[in-house]
Amino acid sequence: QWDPNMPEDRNTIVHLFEWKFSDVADECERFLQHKGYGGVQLSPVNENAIITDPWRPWWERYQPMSYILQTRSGNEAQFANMVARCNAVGVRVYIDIILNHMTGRFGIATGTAGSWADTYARDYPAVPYTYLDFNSECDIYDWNDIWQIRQCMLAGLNDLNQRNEYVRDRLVDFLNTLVHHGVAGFRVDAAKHMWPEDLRVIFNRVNDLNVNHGFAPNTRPFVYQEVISFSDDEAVTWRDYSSLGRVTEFRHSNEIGRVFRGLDRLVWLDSWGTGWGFMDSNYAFVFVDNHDNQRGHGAGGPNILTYKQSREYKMATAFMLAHPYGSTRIMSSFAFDDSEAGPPADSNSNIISPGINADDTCYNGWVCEHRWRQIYNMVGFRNAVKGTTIQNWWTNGDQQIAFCRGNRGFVAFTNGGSISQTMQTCLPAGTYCDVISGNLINGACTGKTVTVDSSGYGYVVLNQNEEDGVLAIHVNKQL
Ligand code: AAO
Repeated sequence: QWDPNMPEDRNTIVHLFEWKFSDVADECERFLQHKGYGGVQLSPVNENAIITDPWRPWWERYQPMSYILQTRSGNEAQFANMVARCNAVGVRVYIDIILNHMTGRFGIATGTAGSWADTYARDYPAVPYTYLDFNSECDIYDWNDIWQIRQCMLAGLNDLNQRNEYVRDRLVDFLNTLVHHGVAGFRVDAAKHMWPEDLRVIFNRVNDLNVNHGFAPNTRPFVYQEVISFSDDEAVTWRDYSSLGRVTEFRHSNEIGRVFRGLDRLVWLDSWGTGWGFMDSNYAFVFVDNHDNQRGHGAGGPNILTYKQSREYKMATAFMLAHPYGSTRIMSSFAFDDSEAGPPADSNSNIISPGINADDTCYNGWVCEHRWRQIYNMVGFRNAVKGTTIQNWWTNGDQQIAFCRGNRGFVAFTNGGSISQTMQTCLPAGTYCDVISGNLINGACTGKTVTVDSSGYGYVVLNQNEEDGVLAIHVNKQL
């Protein structure tokens, strides 16, 4: 299923990386619904191994011990309550599912639900799995060898055999438990490392979404698969998985970072999408950064923009959300210097809740990019222009562009020099609030405004020394 199953007036998933369920539920009610977000992605919700060296790293959640719903984010009752509360306000829930493997290999492991495993013997009694349920004990050396990629151990993690009917049943049971609780879909971790034909069998056996949570009868779970591939010449590409659901487009993450770091010119963005070698928009799942590449894991590289380059990051995010390409996700991080460090936690290693400042931003170590005005307002922009195409593309031939989305939205970018001129905005006559520099509050705009005449022309000012090199106006934010 390629459609995220969101309410019609919503778009974009926000990854609330490592948030507790109770905080996610609060966030759906107090913030996400009001800003037009369509969904949240959670960190893996099933029991993981407790890693103590390094101390409680974020990546311990990618080492499953069992399918018991108990992690540092909360237990099954808290999970069920959170999904129900988010669904009730039209915010859908997507779970990061790890079907490929169990833990790494380091002797006896203890899990977040108290389970025990012998990781060398590949014995996980809490499922239960034994060595009979796994593939070979080989490492991946040759990334051009499909067999190694799919049959050996990614990063030394015990590699489940999804061809085994017993394993399939355990995975389907797990996914059906999540569906029963009301989730809308799945982010499929390490999909590249599983055979598409096995994933097809597993996904086909998962139940339709739960009608008691507001889904139409016969609705299938949204599937977006993590497949890192930079060239169609690689051994595994998006084409192997696009018949099952959407696929992560890591080239989008890499290129949008390169462009807004100033290493390429905005003028070339007129062919953004397949013109840049990306997969078809209907299959693409896109983001500026993810929980891996923001800290140099996965397809990390110097091009990736994160919250640490806030101006460029906001500009890249604004372009992603203004452009119709793909299904979009916003990263919401905790602050880090150490790339292994886990989420903000107290002295008992319990995750602490984000604090919320008066200006909507977060404290207690949480970055909350999704609460930055420039970002949540562009989610609103994307809702306002839904179903329209790009029109009236303008450029100065170098680092400045502007375009309309139908007659519902207009956006301008500069990555060099100031813009100060009359432009076709395609909008009905009126005065509009620039949602980048401000908010429309009680009929007044706290930022810049653009007055559009009856022919759609407006005078656009965007100086190069402004906080952000973007201006965005749309029909839902008119004075
Ligand atoms: C931890 C320890 C390990 C230890 C292991 C077992 O760090 O030292 O061996 O436990 O005890 C996360 C962490 C891992 C962690 C793991 C389990 O990132 O460090 O291991 O949890 O706790 C590949 C996969 C992709 C995967 C990515 C990390 O294809 O699926 O590696 N991402 C997901 C999750 C991730 C998680 C897991 C999977 C495991 O998002 O958070 O791991 O559940 C190439 C390949 C890619 C490959 C990358 C990295 O990419 O194409 O397929 O991703 O390399 O190995 C250029 C190239 C590009 C290339 C890239 C490499 O950009 O164009 O193709 O360079 O940087």
